[in-house]
Amino acid sequence: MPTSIITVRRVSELRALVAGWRRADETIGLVPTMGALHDGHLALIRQAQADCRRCIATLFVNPTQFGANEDLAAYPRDEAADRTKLAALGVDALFAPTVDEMYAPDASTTVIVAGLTEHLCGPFRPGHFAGVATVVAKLLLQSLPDAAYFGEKDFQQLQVIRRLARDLDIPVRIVGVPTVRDADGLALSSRNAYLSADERKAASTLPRTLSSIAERLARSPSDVAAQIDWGRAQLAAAGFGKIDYVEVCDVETLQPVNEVSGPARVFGAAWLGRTRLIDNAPVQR
Ligand code: PAJ
Repeated sequence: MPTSIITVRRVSELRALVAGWRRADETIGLVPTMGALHDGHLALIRQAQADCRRCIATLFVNPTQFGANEDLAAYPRDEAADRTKLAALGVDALFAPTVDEMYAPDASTTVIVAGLTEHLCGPFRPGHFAGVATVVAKLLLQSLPDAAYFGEKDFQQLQVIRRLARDLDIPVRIVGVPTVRDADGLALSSRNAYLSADERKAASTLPRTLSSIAERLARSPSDVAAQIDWGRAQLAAAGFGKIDYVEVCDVETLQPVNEVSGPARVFGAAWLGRTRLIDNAPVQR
């Protein structure tokens, strides 16, 4: 089992590494992360390795996607543990740049994906998707992989990234990977580490509620408003505090629907104490 991994901190080194693999005609998969790796991240890596000869993971806690009152300073960081996990999987390289390497002090270009960011997390996290879109555009252009892998857990993020790659003609295949969950259904997330024991118990109400709504809408597609009310009540009863949203949206436009007539997902974001959880479930029709 490999115990070490090539780590590059500079864009120039990353480009040199990729150029060598390209000369050998090898395909490259990219897995962007903010670290504190769990089995959800590892599923993306396994998919990249199944599809591509080479796999690069990136580790960058991107300051521009955190709001002023969000958890940038407290975000879990353990690069040594992450490197051990990546080495054990046989990942070919870790790109872990500094903030200075990623952003010039007078950086003034931002990627904004309109429309898809109008609902769901967009209004609750102003500037978040611009930060994500900008850093992901940079990571894709720095490495120019064949494919890049993102989790369906952050479905709005996945769609934003698909759209920016298409709109900016970045020649990469964006691959969505199904959500990896704990035994009780809670989606794995680096932020689950913030939950107290009681909060952790209550947390599984979020996925349970969203998938119940999805099942009911598969049977009664016009029942959206009533199901949203029911879902909000379930979350409140389980001890969730502020409920940012429970919404049913078209998967392509991410606009809310009153009735399910095409591919749709149920989305939820709510707070347990100081921790914000998000999840989503497809309506199977
Ligand atoms: P991060 O939260 O570290 O997540 C990295 C990738 O792992 C994302 O594509 C996310 O959707 C995926 N992921 C997280 N939990 C998952 C789970 N339980 N199952 C499957 N996939 C999961 O998302 C980000 O970082 C950042 O916004 C980033 C894209 C790296 C840009 O900074």
